[in-house]
Amino acid sequence: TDVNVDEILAPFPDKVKKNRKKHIVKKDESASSCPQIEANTRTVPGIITQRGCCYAGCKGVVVGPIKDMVTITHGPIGCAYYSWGTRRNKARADDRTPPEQIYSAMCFSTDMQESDIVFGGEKKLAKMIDEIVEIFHPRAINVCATCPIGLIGDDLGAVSKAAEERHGIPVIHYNCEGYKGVSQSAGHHIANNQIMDRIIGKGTEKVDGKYVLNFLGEYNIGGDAWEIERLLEEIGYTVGSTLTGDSAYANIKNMHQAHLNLVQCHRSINYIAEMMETKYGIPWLKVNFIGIDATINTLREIAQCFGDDDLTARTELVIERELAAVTPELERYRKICTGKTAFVFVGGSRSHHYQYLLRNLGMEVLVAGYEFAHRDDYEGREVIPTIKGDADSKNIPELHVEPDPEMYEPPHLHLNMPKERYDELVASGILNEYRGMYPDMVNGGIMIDDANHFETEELVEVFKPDLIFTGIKDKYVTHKMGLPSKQMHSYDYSGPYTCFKGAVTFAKDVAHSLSTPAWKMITPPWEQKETEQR
Ligand code: CFM
Ligand code: HCA
Repeated sequence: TDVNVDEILAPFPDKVKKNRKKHIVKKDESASSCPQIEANTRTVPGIITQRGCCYAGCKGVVVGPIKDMVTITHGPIGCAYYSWGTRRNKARADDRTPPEQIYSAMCFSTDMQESDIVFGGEKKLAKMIDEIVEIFHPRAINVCATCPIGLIGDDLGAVSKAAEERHGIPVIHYNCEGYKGVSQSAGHHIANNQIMDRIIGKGTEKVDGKYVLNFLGEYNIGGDAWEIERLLEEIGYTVGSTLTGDSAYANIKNMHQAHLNLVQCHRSINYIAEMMETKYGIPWLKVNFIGIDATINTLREIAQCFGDDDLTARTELVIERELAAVTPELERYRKICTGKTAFVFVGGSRSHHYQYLLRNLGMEVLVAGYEFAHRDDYEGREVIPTIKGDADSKNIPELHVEPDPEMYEPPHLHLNMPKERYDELVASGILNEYRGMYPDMVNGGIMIDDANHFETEELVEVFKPDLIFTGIKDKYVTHKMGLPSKQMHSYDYSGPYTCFKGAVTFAKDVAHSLSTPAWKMITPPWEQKETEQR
């Protein structure tokens, strides 16, 4: 299908048309490089975006899942309620964290009332922190701001500092008012800064293990992280901490001892990966455990970073065993999926990662989009120096880090290899690099930033995909068009979808969606003959 973007945008007023056109790029294999896409800029007012807010990115996505910290939402109850456990990031007790120290499934809020808005909420917050310490004795506390907190000027920093002095535990505050920045992305950045500044590097317990990895940008949705950790541990790695799926303050503070950082979701966590490289000299590797080939490639690249023959042999053994276990069942579902087409609209990384898995099933992604990714997630990190900041991005503080006088070690020493080999891994784009989604798009496919309902409907009309992967805001819009939709944020309560076994679970869910007869029985209202309409 050759899509005409101008035709799709035709009903918009000229100014909007001009704006939206910059957010849509067609993959052209014959072009020498990726065309520039506009991203991480304000949504046109009045357009029904799928984006969320800065608080959602900070509390809901990054800091909320830290299981042994109590995370307080300082604000009206709705903000806390709608970010309460809805993302399905699972957590369980382990050697360091007993069940009674896990708070991530609970909801804590100051429940600001009108009088608090008028007279200020600082006292209420301080009292709440005291109560939490008395009742739960957590190791550390997070305090997250919502829109009204910034508007009335409550000083979260001062309240948190005073509480720290009273109780002798870290009370970390996040000025992540919902309106900061243009999307959840601002909240990721604010959370990254505080985790880097206040948690990482503060621990002194030794992390044992010949090969210690951190797993950055994995939130354990549906148990995704557990499946990855299972494989990594079988191969012989120690996972120091994930950020932040099933993670604990008790582990995050020792993350500076790792040999290598793996980065799954580049969008939400690249700041910490980069800052840890500068401060401690820990290199990072972009990974993807979504899809069979992607998982195999990732496991081999990790082994390559250490260059240990035993590790390489065990990697191949695990790959062979897992492949043998899943191939027959996967083949069954592949038969149903093969030749089908899909759209993927998710937050800031899955629209790229899932293309690998869908390709393994013989499916093609015709349109892929992000809610709040930045240009580098589409075009690759090489464009970062050319990205111009605007008023919204300047609203988010940059944390400046420098090599730690005591803890910095050159990156090749972390990996125990000669400097020349390390430089080679960097030059060949394996370490400290992400090339973005564009290279993996199908020729003629569309890459779209901050897609709205109208554009989604138009693109569905043109491409007629068999399946759409999206979030709750677009799910029902497309259902009404008779198009099956899968929730790519919560997996519609399925999962894990990672690695080999996860690929089978995913294939099964997709095969079910594609073969359910219900969708063919629906005639959308606009296609019904007038006489049929009531
Ligand atoms: Fe990263 Fe995420 Fe995602 Fe994200 Fe999100 Fe999410 Fe997502 Mo929903 S951190 S960017 S802010 S992979 S919550 S676990 S599913 S939009 S594509
Ligand atoms: C968020 C969380 C979300 C929302 C999902 C959706 C998630 O962005 O605040 O819109 O369906 O994964 O739960 O992305």
